[in-house]
Amino acid sequence: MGIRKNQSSLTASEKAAFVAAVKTLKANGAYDVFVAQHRAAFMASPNDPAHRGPAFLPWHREYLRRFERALQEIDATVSIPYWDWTVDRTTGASLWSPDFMGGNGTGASRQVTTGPFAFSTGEWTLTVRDPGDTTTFLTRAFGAMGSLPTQQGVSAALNVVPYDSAPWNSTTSTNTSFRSRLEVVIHNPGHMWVGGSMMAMSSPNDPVFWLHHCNIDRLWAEWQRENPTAIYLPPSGTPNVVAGHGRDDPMPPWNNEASPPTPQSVLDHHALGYTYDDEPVSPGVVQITIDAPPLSASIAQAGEVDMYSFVVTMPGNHIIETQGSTDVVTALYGPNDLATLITEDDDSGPGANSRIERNLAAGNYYVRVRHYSGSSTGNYGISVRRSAPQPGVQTIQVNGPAVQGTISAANERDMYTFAVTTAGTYTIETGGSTDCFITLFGPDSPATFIAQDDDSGPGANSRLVRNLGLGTYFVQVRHYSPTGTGPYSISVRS
Ligand SMILES: [Cu+2]
Repeated sequence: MGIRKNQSSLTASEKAAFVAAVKTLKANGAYDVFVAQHRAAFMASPNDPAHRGPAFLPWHREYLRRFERALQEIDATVSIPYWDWTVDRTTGASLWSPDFMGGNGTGASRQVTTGPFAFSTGEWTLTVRDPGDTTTFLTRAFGAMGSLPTQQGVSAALNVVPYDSAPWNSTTSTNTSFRSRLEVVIHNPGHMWVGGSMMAMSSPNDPVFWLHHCNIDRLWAEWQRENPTAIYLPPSGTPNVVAGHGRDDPMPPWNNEASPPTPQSVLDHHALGYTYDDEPVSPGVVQITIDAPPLSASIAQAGEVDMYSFVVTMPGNHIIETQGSTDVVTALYGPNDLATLITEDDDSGPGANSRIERNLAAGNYYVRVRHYSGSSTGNYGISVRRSAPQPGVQTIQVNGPAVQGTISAANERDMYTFAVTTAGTYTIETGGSTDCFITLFGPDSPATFIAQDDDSGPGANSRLVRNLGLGTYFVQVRHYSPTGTGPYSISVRS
C-alpha cells in the first residue's frame, strides 16, 4: 500500500522523484487532461459534480487517486505528499524550495520564476486555462488574500458532525456539515493564500494543488477514523441534490465507465490502496486459528490498530467476533488482499462487541481491530469460527428457474449468490412489475462492486449483461424507491 507522507519529511530523492513524475505527465499531455477535468467540473455549475456539495471530498479523493496512479505508472515509488499548512505556513517553508514546488510569484505579473515549474525552464507552460485567461506561466501571490488554516481551526473542523446536511450545497451551514466546514473554512483559504493560478478553476495547473488537496483528504480520513458511525450523506435520490453527490451516484466525469466510482465506493481510502504516514501503526499481524479459543489482546494505546489474519481452507459461513467489555470496532479484509474491505462492524455482538458473519471463499483474510473511541484503551478477546449457512443469502442456479423474492419492507435489500463455473457472458435479470434495482458484486467478494442497473430490462425491470470469469457472484436487489415494496423474480442465464 502506498504511503502518503508529509512533504516536510520527504528526502531530496523523494522530492526529485515526485517532481520528475509530475513533469513526465506534463510532457506527455496527461497532466493537462487532469487540469481540464477539474475546470470542466467547475464550469458545469450549478451542476458541478465536484465542489459546493457533499461529493466535494469523494470526488477529489477519486481524482487524486487517479492522478497518483498515473504518477505511479511512471515511477511506482511515488505517492502524493501532503502539505500541512498548520505547520508549514510561511513563504520560507521548504515546500517552496527550488528543488520542490519553487517559490512565490514576482513582479506585477506574479510569475513564478524559481523551481522546476518556472516558465523559463520551458517545461511548465499552462495550456488549459480559465475562459479569457491568456497567462501561459504559473503565478502565485502568497498571502495576498486570506490566511492559512491553523491547528485550532482544523481541530474545530474535525469536531463537526454529521458529514453533511441540507440543503446539500454551498449554502449549507459550516456548523452542521463537516464537508461544508472543511471545504469552505479550511480548503478555500489554502487556494486563496497561494493565490495566482491556485485561484482559478484550472487550479491543478499549480502542482501544489495536489499537496493541498492531499492534506484535505488526510483530514477527511482522520474525521472518518474518529467518527466511525457517521455515514456519508445524503443517500441517492434525495430531492434537489446535484447528480453525482448522492451516496450511490456515479460521479462524473467517470460516470460512463463500466464500474463508475460513487461517493460510497471511495469511503475507505485503504481499499483504494493508500495510507497516511501519521495513521496509528499496527504492532504486527497476529495469526488466528479458526475454531480455536479466543485470543486475548488489548488496545494498549489511544488510536492503536491491531491486525490479525486467518486462513479459510473450507469455504463457508464464518463468524468473526470480539469478547469482553471494551468497545472495539472490527473491519474484515480479503481474500488475499489487505486493501479489499469486505465489511466493518461496531456493535453487532453481545454488549459493545463486534460481530461479523460472512460467507467466505478460500483464502487469506485480515481483521483490523480498533477502539470505537480514538482516545480509549482496553482489553478484548477475538475469535473466528465456522457457522451454519446464512439463511439470508439465497442461491440462484444459472439457467435454472427464476427465484421468487419480495421487497417486503422499506429499504430492504435481498441478497443472492450464483456460481460461474464457465467463464462467459451472463444475463442477470429481474421479472415482474416491481421497479427493482440490482447491484452485482464479485467474484468471491460481496464487497467488490461490478455494476448496477435500474431499468434496462422489460418494463421497469433491471438487467445486467456482463462477461464474468470463474467465481462466486453476489446480487443485491432493492426497490428503486427507498420506501417501495413488492414481489419480483430474479434469474441468471448464460
Ligand atoms: Cu477542486
